[in-house]
Amino acid sequence: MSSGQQGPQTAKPLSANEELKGRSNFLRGTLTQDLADPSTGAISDDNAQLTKFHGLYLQDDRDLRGERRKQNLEKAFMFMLRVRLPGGRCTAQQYLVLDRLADERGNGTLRLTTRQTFQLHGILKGNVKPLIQGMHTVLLDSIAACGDVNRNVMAPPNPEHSAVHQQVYELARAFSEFALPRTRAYHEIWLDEELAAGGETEQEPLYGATYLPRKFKTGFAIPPSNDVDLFSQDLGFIAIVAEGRLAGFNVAVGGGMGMSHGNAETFPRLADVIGFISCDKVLAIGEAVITTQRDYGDRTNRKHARLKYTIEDRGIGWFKAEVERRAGFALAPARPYQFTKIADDYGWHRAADGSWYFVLFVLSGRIKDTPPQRLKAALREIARIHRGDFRLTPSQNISISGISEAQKPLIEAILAKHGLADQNRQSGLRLNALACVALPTCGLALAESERALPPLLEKLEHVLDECGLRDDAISIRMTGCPNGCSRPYLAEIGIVGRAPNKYNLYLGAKYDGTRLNRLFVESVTPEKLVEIVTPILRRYALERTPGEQFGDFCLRTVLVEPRAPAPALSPA
Ligand code: SRM
Ligand code: SF4
Repeated sequence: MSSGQQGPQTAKPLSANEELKGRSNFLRGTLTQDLADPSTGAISDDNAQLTKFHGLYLQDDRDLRGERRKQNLEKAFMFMLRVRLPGGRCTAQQYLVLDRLADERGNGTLRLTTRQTFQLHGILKGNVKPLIQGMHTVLLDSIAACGDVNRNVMAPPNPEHSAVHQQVYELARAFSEFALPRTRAYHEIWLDEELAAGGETEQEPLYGATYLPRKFKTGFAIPPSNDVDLFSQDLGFIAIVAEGRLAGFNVAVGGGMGMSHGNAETFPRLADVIGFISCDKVLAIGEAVITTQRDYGDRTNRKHARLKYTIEDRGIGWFKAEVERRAGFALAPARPYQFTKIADDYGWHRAADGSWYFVLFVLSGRIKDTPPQRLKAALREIARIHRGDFRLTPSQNISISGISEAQKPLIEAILAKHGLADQNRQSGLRLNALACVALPTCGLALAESERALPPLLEKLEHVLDECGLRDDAISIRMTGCPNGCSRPYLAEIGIVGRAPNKYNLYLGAKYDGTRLNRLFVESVTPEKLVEIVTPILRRYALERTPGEQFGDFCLRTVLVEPRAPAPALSPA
């Protein structure tokens, strides 16, 4: 295990978060006192940074801000909780508890995230502890779901698909456990665990007392599916299968999506593949990558602190050599692989073990009842009779897995009864659409996203119908700001919030998630955006070459052709 030493010497002052982490007593801060303070629905700014490591964000209902300001009231504070769910797997019993807790302690909805887990929104301060304790009864936690640590580990959602899927899932779980912080702060604060006898000094062998410079994300993919968006991860493992057996992984490092408008020093970046390792070396490589980033990541500027910038600054050659030095072995040359798809396999499938699984489309991952479609009620009813479990997919959908032959008709009937029989019969665009949460809960949103996606899709679907493209798989991803939570820079149509009702439009990513898109127009309304995309879709229908996908078509045509008169245009 590595030393926990922190960073090379630097002349610049450390960012405020570094000081805070250092003096937080391993993520405790003064949270217990803040929680006991009934005079406010909030907690202090410092503690709000620390709760992230416990999977909690302090938010406020932004729809109510103006009204509350007028009435001289404090903001409508509430928390968001993100569950830790490696590989997106949860039992039916765990699902039922989350469903109930969302009603009793949250805003009554569950949100499936782009990293295969649940979020609960609208939790008042007094409800946080009972919520976490309720989750604990079914062995769910939210440790390290946010914060400057390794986040929820992603993996293909259906382990029964093959023995390789099962093995990869087990490794993802093992990686998640391995990279968990060791502090007992979460257990003490939320689960009332007694302080360790004698109060021995805690150790964070992997992270050290100030954890990582920034968040860190790990994912496992099994080609040909790139469902986890492997190249957007800080650390990615690409399964290499030979003669039906898992031979090991190609290792990819330095992916990331986030950027800031108008700051050219921030940018989305695809991960670099640096070589091949056998399965037994996954944790050792993970440790070497994480500790290299721990020691060399930029702790002076949080906008420059992700692994992608460490690699950009020092070079991939340097990074690989440092990782090999720490791991104590050299990576073998990367092995051939090919990604061809990214979308979920909707509908019914027979798994290798003979059971069935059903992948259900959930628009923007929001589980709620919107009659005539009652998704929340349907999933609850399914969970009550289901003997298998649920899998959350990286595209904000849910798979009901481990269904027996006998139960299959029951589950079909429940879906039909709740108005969901046609849920998977949607346009190819909709089935490939993601949107981040944005307003009203996200404090960073510059524009709507989850709430703006449905009307936008409807407008574009009219165009698709007219062009005969309704069933074509075209990826579209929307966000309310440039942080990139729905990985919009990897969508064939990327829509990124810039200001209220204004978005940047990106085109030309490769459908399989292996090429970033490019900025096409800046700051347009959704209506203008539809006007801009409509002729491109029409042209695509008429001029595409056999098998050509929309992103490739855009790259070959509209992205290279001069345009006049141009809407405010700037190169990526
Ligand atoms: Fe994210 C911050 C939601 C996946 C990049 N993200 C946030 C916060 C917590 C806002 C905040 O810091 O106050 C958002 C909470 C909104 C809300 O009300 O719930 C938020 N991010 C989400 C989720 C829920 C979007 C969704 O609709 O599914 C996803 C939760 C994932 C999970 O389960 O862990 C989510 N966020 C992502 C992804 C995609 C991914 O990880 O695969 C990215 C891009 C990949 C990356 O990290 O580069 C992403 N989120 C960010 C960033 C920019 C980070 C950066 O270093 O560039 C921020 C802002 C920040 O960290 O300062 C952010
Ligand atoms: Fe919030 Fe921006 Fe992430 Fe959307 S992309 S959830 S607006 S931080």
